[in-house]
Amino acid sequence: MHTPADKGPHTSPTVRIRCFPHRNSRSTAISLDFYAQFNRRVVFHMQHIEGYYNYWTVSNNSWTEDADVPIPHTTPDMPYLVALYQNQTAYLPDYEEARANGGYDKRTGTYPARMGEVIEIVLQQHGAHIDPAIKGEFDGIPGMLATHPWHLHGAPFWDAGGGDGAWTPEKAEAQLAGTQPVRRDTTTVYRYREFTEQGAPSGWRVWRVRVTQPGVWMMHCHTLPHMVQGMQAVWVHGDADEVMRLGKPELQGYLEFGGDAYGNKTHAPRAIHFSELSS
Ligand SMILES: [Cu+2]
Repeated sequence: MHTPADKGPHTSPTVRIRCFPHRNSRSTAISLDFYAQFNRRVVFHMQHIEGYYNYWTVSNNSWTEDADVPIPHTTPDMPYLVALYQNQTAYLPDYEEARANGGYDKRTGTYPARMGEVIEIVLQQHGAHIDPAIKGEFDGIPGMLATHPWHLHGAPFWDAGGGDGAWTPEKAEAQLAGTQPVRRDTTTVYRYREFTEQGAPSGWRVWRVRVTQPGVWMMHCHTLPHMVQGMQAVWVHGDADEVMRLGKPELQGYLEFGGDAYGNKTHAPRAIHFSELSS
């Protein structure tokens, strides 16, 4: 396993690595100038919480399918983008309010962003919180840590490295200086050790992303058990016109979710062919 700390020996001084932008991106080849510029920073704190329920929080919120769980959570009644289309702007997050609240829109449980923004995303792990009442009953040990391959939808990011302990902007900048960042869609927050103090910051990663694709995009740990235990966040890139720019014919099958998408014992899923749709 390569940790960020061992990148040096793998880089030959005679090899110049150039990073090219995605074809659809308006950005030019990356430069440290670009890298030094970002419009704002959003910090995500992740923690494993184990009690009667076993789940992960991302900045004190957990995405779950069960609306009744007695934990801080977001449980949309329908897929967020569908709700947005069906209720038009009622489900849009408030960008300004979110900016004043660390990037988070409380009403929708999402992180809004505007087209063209460059956002620095910081992922910080903390030692697990284990309810003393269940200690020993299950496997939970206070302060335990895990490794998380975090994945972003909607826009690849430039990975700005990661490290042990608590993230600070100074540590991250010092580590970044003189490097050639790589564009990725997933990088890992390492755990560095099995345990730390309960709640102690331990392991971080930094990304920078330019917002170019309007839509509702998940960011989540790609260890799927962690993801279904709530280790997810949702970004909304763009305003109402940008997010809802596609017309009905292209979206019909998606908007009619839950009907015949799956079928069951008595009937097969009903496919709606694009050619059958009237525009
Ligand atoms: Cu994970």
